[in-house]
Amino acid sequence: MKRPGIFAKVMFMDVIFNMLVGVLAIVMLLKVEPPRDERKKASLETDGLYAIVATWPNEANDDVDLYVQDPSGNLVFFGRTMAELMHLEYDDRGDLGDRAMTSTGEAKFDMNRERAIIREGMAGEYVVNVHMYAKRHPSPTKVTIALYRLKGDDTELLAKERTLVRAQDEATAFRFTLTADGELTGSNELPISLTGAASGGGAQQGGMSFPGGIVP
Ligand SMILES: [Ca+2]
Ligand SMILES: [Ca+2]
Repeated sequence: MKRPGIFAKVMFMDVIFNMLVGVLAIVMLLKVEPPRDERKKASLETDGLYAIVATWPNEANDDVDLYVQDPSGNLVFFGRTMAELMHLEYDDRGDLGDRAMTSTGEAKFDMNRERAIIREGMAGEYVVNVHMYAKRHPSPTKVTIALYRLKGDDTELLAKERTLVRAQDEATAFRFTLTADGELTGSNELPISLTGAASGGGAQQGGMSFPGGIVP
């Protein structure tokens, strides 16, 4: 039998080599680019129905406190961070507690923000206040308070701004009403003090007890 010539052998090896390179390229492409629906999402969803977020400028080293009262009279604030179906994530005290010295220098969390979560809603009116616990920045502090719905994509439903000038200033940002199903049905800005309720004195309405507070 006639044996294949050296040229035919080289051609055969060349074809096999090219096929292997092609298969390898396809395998690598499949590994590098997984189907879109198999990619992991790079975000964490917050468990809960609504979030209330108070934010003030990073350069204002003030201790602002967020107070949220539910229709049953439960109150969350820095002194009671869990109350039935609500919780406050963090008592932001301006720069206090947001700086740490490490072996490589200072680590700092710049943001000034407090966030309360309503994990499940109840029928009735919620009240949201902000209070200036410690004023260190020389200028009045603008605090932005927003209500977000957390189900599905986070959606901002309400946003108000309140200016706190000195320590003990308190202001009602807004009130909002939910149905038993957790649906938002209304809101208003009727002022009421919640710091009195926090210290056991009960919420003060009408005559208001806002020592120096600016109430729109
Ligand atoms: Ca605070
Ligand atoms: Ca801070």
